[in-house]
Amino acid sequence: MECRFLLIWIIYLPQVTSSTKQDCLSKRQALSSLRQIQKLLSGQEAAYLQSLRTMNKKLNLLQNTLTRQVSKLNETCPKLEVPNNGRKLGSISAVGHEVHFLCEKGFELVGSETRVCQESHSWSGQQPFCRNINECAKSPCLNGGTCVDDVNRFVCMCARGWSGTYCQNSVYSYWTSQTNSSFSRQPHCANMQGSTQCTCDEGFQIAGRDNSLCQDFDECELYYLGRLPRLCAHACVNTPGSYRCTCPPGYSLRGDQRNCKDVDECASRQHNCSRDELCVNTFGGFQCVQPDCPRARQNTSYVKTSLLRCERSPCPVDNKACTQAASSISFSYLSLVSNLSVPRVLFRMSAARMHGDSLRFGLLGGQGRSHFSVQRSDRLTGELVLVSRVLGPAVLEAELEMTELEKRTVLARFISKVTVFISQYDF
Ligand SMILES: [Ca+2]
Ligand SMILES: [Ca+2]
Repeated sequence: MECRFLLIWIIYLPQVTSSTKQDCLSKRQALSSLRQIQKLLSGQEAAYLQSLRTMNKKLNLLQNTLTRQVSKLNETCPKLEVPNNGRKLGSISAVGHEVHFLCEKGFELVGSETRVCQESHSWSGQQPFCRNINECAKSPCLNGGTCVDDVNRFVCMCARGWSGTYCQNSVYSYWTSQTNSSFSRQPHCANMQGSTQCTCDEGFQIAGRDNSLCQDFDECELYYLGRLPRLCAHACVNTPGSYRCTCPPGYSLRGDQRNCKDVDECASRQHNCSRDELCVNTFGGFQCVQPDCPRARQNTSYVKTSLLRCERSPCPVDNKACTQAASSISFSYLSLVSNLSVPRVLFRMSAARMHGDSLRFGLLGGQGRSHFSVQRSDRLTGELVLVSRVLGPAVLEAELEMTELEKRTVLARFISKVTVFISQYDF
């Protein structure tokens, strides 16, 4: 507004000067007025330029700030998720920064513990997750107890007659030590230099309200709670002044009085198998087996040539179904303890000599087939391998097949049926 007013004034000024020729201002006065106006205009012009410069400066500043922010945005990695039941440490997603992950108690981290925002604007490693730790994996329950996994803990469901966190206490021995008076004795006291000193027999410790009694030391409880090397391979029974180890049925105590040894019922004729049956000794017991040959069908029949072997009867001429059926089926029985380490070769199947140009070994089926695999140990031998730990008691079966081939045509097939008896205990 101010500028426009000044311009109008300048345009009308000559008219004013010319119309007041006689009595108006002298030339000097006019010149002085013009100088004043010129000075005013210069001042206005300077102020105007100054404000333009300031505005330009502010615009530059704003532009720089925005540019910096945009370029920063391009130098970050995508936001990372916090794993369930876990935490993420570090929130900066700029290039070069690290983020760490950890899990809550009872969970284990699977994936990368640390991830770095890389130049490529992507994170190093894999997005981790928290997996519940299986506290039962180490089989903490003793004496036939069943382990139930829970978050950050396990619970043992004890077999009858056992109690405690690990089913380590024989209910019977605990009960006797608490109620049977034979578990306490009188101390041996002597008066020495004015004070009474009492001692207990070996296996007892001083107890009672006024230390007037010797109470049996429960070795079983003490060792189990400390989780020291097993005092007994199976069960511990506390006795007055001592303890003894016991074994489950089917086992006898070894000479070291702590380990258990299987009773061979077959060798010691303690079995009740009939004459037609074969006695198979197992850890903790025995089995009576009588394998059967497959039933005759489609002109294919088998004859039992021994207790553990069936041979195919001669085939009718040009009967393909018969000639392609297994030439022989043999039966094998193995006994293992529970929870054996793997891999473990259990059985070998060999050809006496090579017929045809190649031999092939494979697994046909059987109960618990997933626990096995087959590998070749030499040109004529295939091996049945136990590939996963098995907790007993269990019975597994595998059918191992050996095929003789000539130019990819089957010449003959042989089958070995292997039955594995796995005991309840790891001894
Ligand atoms: Ca004792
Ligand atoms: Ca046995």
